[in-house]
Amino acid sequence: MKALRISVMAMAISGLALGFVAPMASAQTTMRISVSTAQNSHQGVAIDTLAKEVEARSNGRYKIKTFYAGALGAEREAIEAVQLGTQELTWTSTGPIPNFVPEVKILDVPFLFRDYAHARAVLDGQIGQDMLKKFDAKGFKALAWGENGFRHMTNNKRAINAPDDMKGLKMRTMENPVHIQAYKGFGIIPTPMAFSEVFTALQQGTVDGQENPLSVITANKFEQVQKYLTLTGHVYSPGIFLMNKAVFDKLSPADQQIFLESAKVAAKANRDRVDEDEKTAVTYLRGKGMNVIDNVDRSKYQSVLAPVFADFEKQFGKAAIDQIKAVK
Ligand code: EAX
Repeated sequence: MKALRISVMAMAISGLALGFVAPMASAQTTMRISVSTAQNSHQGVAIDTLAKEVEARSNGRYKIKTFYAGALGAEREAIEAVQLGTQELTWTSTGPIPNFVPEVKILDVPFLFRDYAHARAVLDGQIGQDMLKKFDAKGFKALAWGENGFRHMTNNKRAINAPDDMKGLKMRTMENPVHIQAYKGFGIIPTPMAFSEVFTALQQGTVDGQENPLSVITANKFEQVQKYLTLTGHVYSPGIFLMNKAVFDKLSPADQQIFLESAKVAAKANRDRVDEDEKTAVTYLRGKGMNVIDNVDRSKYQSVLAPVFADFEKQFGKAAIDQIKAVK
């Protein structure tokens, strides 16, 4: 009997030595990700690309189910769900982020970024990459920056030809303290609201207008409920791929790399779609009957905000603001 036991042991050891390991069933882990716009949008492209890349790079070991148009909740709810771990991933604008990671709200300062190239250089450079690390302490792994776009004003009351035309307009804003403070500086009556309620609020006249990038305006058919659009470009709205930190930390280093590299590819696809929308949206919206004002002297809008900028320099530090503006 003893001899039999020894020979079984010897076989097992030799089997392991030869690299024979019981074949693991390639278990598939399913995760969920959400955005607040329709699938055919810059946000839809972001999560569809992430899902495709992760599944391909992991040989199907990870499957990410994608949800659009706020199906899993508005951006703030989705961020909360990712923080709690009831949802593994989300792509969101930075609108609600100050409620979770206040260090990031400097990015929401109006007229901080010159253009798309400048914004992308800041986010992909040291400043932006350091900011991604701030999410770790709040239960998130920020995989990469995406892009929502430069935000513009739409409303149903009147054409906004100059800053004074915004005075008294009741405008939906994101739940973002920097935006709310700035828009009050324009004389706007800000009405913070989850994005999922905006179309109906505009349709019913609960608010006069809203502000969003062209990609969002077209993806959500705001031309059906808004008459006037002015290309103020008053704020650059970053996007971001967020993952629950505990879920990320449980991944092997190789699988963590898969998620990080996939997010980078998805961010590029997201930005490419914004570039496309920026080229076509104005013609499309005019074709749908919107009155679009595109010859905007942004310096006039900036000078109206001078008192607010002074306060932002106190809040964030003039050096931090200048450091972002100085990025080439
Ligand atoms: O899909 O809430 C907002 O206005 C944000 O821009 C959101 O990403 C729109």
